Amino acid sequence: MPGMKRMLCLLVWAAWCRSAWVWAGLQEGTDDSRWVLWYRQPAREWTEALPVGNGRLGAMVFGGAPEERIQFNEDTLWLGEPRDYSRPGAWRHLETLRRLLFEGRQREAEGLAMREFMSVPLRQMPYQPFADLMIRFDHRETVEGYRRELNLDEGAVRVRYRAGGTGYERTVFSSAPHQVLVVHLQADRPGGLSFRVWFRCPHTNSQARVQGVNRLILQGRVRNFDERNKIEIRNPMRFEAVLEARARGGTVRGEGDALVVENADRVTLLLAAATCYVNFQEVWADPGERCTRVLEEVRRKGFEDLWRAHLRDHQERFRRVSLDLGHGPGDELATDESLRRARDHDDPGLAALVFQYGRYLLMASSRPGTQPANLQGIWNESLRPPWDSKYTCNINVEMNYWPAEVTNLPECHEPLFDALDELVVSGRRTARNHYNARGWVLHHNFDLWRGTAPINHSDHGIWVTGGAWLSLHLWEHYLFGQDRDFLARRAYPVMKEAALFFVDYLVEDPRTGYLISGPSNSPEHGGLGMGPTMDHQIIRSLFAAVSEAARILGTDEAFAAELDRLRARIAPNRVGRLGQLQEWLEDKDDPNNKHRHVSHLWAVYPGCEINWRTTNLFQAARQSLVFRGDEATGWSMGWKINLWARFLDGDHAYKILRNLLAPVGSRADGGLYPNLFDAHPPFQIDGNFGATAGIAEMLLQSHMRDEQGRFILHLLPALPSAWPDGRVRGLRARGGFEVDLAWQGGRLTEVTVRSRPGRECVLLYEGRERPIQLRRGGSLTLDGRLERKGT
Ligand code: FUC
Repeated sequence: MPGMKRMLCLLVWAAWCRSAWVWAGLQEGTDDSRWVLWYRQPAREWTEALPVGNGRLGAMVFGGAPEERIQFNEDTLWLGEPRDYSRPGAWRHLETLRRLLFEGRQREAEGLAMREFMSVPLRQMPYQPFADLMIRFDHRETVEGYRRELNLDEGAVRVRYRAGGTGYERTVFSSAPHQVLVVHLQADRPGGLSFRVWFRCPHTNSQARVQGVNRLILQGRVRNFDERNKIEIRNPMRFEAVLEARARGGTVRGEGDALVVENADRVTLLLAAATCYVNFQEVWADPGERCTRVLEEVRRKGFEDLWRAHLRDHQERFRRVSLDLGHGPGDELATDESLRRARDHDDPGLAALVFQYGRYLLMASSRPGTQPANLQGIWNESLRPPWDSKYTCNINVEMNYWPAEVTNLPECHEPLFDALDELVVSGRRTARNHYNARGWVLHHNFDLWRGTAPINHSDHGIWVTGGAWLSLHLWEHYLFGQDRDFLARRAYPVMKEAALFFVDYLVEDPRTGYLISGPSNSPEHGGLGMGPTMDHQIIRSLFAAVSEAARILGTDEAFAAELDRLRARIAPNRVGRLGQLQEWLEDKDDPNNKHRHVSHLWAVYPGCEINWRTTNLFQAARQSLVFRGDEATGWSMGWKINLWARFLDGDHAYKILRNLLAPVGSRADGGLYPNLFDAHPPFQIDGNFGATAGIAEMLLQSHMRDEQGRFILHLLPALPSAWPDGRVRGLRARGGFEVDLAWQGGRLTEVTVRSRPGRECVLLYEGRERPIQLRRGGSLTLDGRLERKGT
């Protein structure tokens, strides 16, 4: 009897534990504690430091002892001020440019465009660092047992070590619910914590001072001169940061421009930071008041309250997807050690970590209400960062958002949509002034001030399909989420006006009679020209999406019909003399050219006009990718992983991924830094996002539809032999589906599909198709032969 009772208790206990795990958002078999980057030493270089962020406020934690450096950013701190970059009257030269290009006089056309057709000023503005938070501890002894980690599942950096017999622990996170950076410090001996904290700011026009007993204030303005454009900035951005120290035990006092803490048990440092930026046309906010308001809101909240709120918010998003690709030999090694080892060995654990890291970085650099993730997300320590750390849209900013939908972070896409609303306003002016056209246009870059005119040089700056491509992100968001209201209110108006621009802009090619794009270029390749293939693919896709959207919404019938007519007249994809897909109208591709851009393969990924049904073009596109080769810079590898996945070649996709999963410069031009930031080089975040999206694309694809318009969910379409066993939970598919997959010995063993809106789809695995119908909120589990397992 007592045995029975014990057994019963055990059963009840086991059931309770199970429900507690489920309640905590965990599912059986997942192990979220694996998502940790860790090191045995502090960071020396910026690319060894570990990033935290809430979408707006980001920091790089070096984890030093006795001196800590926390370099931080706020996503609206840029050089410059509101301005219209478009050039009135530029459109008067459009016809001449086209004529020169049709006559093959490219250099003359580029020269004329440099004089008459470019942005005013020629360059856009750089993203700026904010400051460093410096902490100097009074440990005189050497540090032992040091460990520094970034826990992706908790969204926090932690540093632990012992010095002089005392154990120290530091936790740093950027809270989205409370909009503060939190640095929590503790010692395992009462009164064991003494340190000095101060701001170090790279902006010359800035001052720090102590306020009251426990606050430090940093105020400043960015420089009033842009040395590259040689222009004065009349109203340079104002910024302010406020640091508050809350100590338990011990004392806090001001000394010069620092706070000094002595003999405390534990201390919480709260950092608020803001600028005067309101939107791309207004900069009148009071940054000091913004900081005070944030600190006022957390006045009654202790560290535990802030931590719990942060964790809840973070894990609700992060845990939507889990991935197990099997454990690698590197699992017991520190992250920098496993990265070095990965140069010569497969490490599925590292691949899964990099996948989750991309999701983490997106959550940390792009949240509703913030700026979109720029070339470095939100992390930048330099006043003159590479490519100004702005938004390049002939591949880079789009790639940043490739993981958003499929890896179940659709709300992280929103900042891009907010930026689009502003780009429409600015892009209308550029459409009018440069092309005398209706609608809106964006060239190959934008910045905080939403410049849309062509920048830098006419040989690559005049590229007209940035806005069209970004508008398709709205359409993808709709396809994945099936939110009709979003389509009607947010997506369609932007997409429609983007399409309207091309109705006015497309021109008839005198040689072929087709409608073509130009002046434009195949991104950064071959100079200014008429009719780059990529433009035509993007414009066709945009026209198709707008016309489908109009039909779904029951609106603009005549406009949709016009787009259909025009779409049929746009120059088609062509197969060239080498069996390649032509990058231009002319058959001039060089098979030895290894250029990093693979623009004409846009229609394979992220587009889908060329796919496994369009056999000849599919084969030609594949041949073009073979010519471009497997080695490349960061984002280029990110793109190629996705392309090989769409070519249904998992081993080739994996080969590229392995080139990326290696220390910088060891195997290809790109690679990863010790903190797993992807290298272009230097660091550029798009490669991280491209890798995450690529891994998802290897496991699940949903860009195809059957004759009835049902989405085809292609399961494990490009599973590499290096990942024979694994499972993934929570990927999203177009049509409003969520998918879990498990496989063993390289074969699918189980698939679960859930549908929020309640829809039909077709499952496809190894040539076998299985239509399924789900009720609203329903789910279905099938085995590897796509036979039903239960509901
Ligand atoms: C594009 C690329 C470059 C770089 C820059 C930010 O211009 O061609 O390689 O990534 O963006």
